[in-house]
Amino acid sequence: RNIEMDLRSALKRNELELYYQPLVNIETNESIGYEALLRWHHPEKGMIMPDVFIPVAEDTGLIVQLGEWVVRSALYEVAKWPEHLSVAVNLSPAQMRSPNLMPTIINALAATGVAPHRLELEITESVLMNDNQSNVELLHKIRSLGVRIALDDFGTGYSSLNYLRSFPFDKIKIDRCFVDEVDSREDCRAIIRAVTGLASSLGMVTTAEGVERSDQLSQLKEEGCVQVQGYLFSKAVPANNIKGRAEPTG
Ligand code: G
Ligand code: G
Ligand code: MN
Ligand code: NA
Repeated sequence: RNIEMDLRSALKRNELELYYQPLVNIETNESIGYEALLRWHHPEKGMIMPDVFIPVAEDTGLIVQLGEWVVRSALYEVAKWPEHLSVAVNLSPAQMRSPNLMPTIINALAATGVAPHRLELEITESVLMNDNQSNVELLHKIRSLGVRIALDDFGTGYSSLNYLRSFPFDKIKIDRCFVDEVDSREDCRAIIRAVTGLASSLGMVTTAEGVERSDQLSQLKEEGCVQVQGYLFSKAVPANNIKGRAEPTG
């Protein structure tokens, strides 16, 4: 059996699980929400990470079904959290092409009663690269529901500034390649400073990804970054580790 066949049955067999990594307010050090990150508990191979199976899911079209499961599961999960916490979900380009995306979001919001602003969708520039116009329209439709949209891995694609003009994101997630050396290299610091300034002029929040050291944190604070995420706070953990989580009563 190969990974594609195994992935087809993984959904049915309940082998997928969402882990959650906190997004932290840089001023208060408090979690404001969590990013949902897929894990696959393979019956023979143990835990498989998304870098391994997401590309397979994208190539085979399984990503659509898988992505719908992620949206629904994340919303059922956030319904158990305190109201002030939100959940971020990663979207693949292939999901954006599926006519089921809007209905999935609308139905899952209705079924869970979660306020739309508590859902944030993370997309990468590649989503805007192909088929630009229809994806921009789709993003506007999703946003008109009250759902927030974040631009993920910012700075790693092509002509990023053009994407900021073509769609009003709520948030820019600064890729960890700039964060890695923010405490040792002036050029990384200058880039972070420029991006946070740009984002705030455009009314967007910035999240720095991959923060591992407190020296990075103090530099990011100095450069006006709004939120942080990374191993300094926590890696992604199973849902039952989330503070204040409760099974709904009644
Ligand atoms: O969880 P990390 O630890 O290994 O994730 C690796 C990559 O997989 C990241 O780029 C992340 O965006 C992506 N990823 C994780 N979960 C999902 C998901 O539910 N859907 C999509 N499309 N990508 C995901
Ligand atoms: O592409 P996206 O940003 O969605 O992927 C998030 C990825 O970053 C996941 O693989 C997650 O496990 C990883 N990650 C999160 N925090 C850190 C960190 O502090 N350091 C490193 N190296 N990776 C991180
Ligand atoms: Mn992400
Ligand atoms: Na990212």
